[in-house]
Amino acid sequence: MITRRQILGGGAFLASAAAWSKTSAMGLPDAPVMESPDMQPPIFPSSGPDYQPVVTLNGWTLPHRMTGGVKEFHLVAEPVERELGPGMTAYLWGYNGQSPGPTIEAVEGDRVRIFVTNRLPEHTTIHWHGMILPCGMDGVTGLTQPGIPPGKTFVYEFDLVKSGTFMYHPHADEMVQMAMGMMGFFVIHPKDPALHRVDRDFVFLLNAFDIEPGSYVPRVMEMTDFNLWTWNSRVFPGISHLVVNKDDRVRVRVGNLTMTNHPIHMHGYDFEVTCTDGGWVRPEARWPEVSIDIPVGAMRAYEFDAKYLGDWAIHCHKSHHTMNAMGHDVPTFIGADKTEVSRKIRTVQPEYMAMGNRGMADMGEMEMPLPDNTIPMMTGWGQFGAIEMGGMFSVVKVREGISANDYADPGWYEHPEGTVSYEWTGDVPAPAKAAGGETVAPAAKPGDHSDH
Ligand SMILES: [Cu+2]
Repeated sequence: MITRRQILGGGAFLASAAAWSKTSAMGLPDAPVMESPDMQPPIFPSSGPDYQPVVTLNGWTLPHRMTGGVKEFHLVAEPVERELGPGMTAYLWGYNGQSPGPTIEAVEGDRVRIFVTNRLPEHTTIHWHGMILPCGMDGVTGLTQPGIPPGKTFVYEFDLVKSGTFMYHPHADEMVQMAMGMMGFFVIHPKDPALHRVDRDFVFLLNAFDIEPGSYVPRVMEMTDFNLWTWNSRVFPGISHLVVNKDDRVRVRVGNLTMTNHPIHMHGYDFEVTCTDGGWVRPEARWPEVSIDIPVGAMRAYEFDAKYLGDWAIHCHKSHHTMNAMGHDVPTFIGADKTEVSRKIRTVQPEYMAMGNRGMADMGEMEMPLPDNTIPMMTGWGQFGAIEMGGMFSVVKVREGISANDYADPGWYEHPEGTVSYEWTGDVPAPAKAAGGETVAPAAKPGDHSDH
């Protein structure tokens, strides 16, 4: 990890530092930069109450320093290059070298001082979504503060009065700035280390981009027809797996900064919704789910006990959101006989292949030449073949014997013998046909109330 100070030189910010008498003697805290899109290890608390730190899928946690009992952080809003997945990089805006920005973690009762330096070509602010704070710290350009001009640094300082699941994002030219990837997670742990304690705590933000294949910059005017559905600005197969030890208590926190809702579905388990950006759900008010709809501009956290071993899919249940860039105006050919038209097209384009008349699964295995800087619509491999997904898809890997705080990929699940779906090798007679006009199900006999 390299620090911003090493790049820019320590004097770069000092000219404006006099505005904060409390901290000017110390100068600005370092603003570390993350260069990798890989999930970084959690940062354990070095002072104050203990807590189990979160891990950010394909992300990292922002280090802080203590100054007179205040936790100080330094965010730098700036253009970044983000690898969305293997083979595709986007030119986004973010914080400290990545989009999303680093996750901020602190504890209920902390006072935080967050320095925000603007290295964008236009003004920005940061709004602390869901948090209870003085109005002038709420970060709405024009309403609660002037925008932070390019090259300037502003300070946000407030007490963290409640624990929970929050996020940060600009409230300045926000259609553009959020479409460019500016957002981050903000987790406040309870003051009581025993309260809501889990063994593993994963966080990610749902975001979306519209980037034409072969180009790098999102189309910021797009409102609904996005072509890259991302978790923390990553698409499958580039999204971190959620690695879990058997019997861990696990929390997954998800925030949605796209223009539509996302029903996040996890296989193999039922779980309970335990927290929203409004606060913790009382135990008697929780209900079981296997899919949780994350509304626009909202956060949801759910918890489960990792009782069942396996490689469990976790994905958005809108099937178009588990695809990468594709044309939405492609006609449907399922059931069409393209033999004759293929023959004619091959007289002018000998390499032409008919596609889509048997469904589109072939595309998951085909490795066709693509434009530069794009990623196939569906791709990624598992131990049994092509997974045929993209976008908002990952895997929860529950294993025995994973050490606490080890998030390294354990490989594919070794299924116990006799527990994998298998091929029937006996006869497959033609289905019996019902006689014309009769229903297939046997008609109920008089006196039969199906109560046995
Ligand atoms: Cu979705």
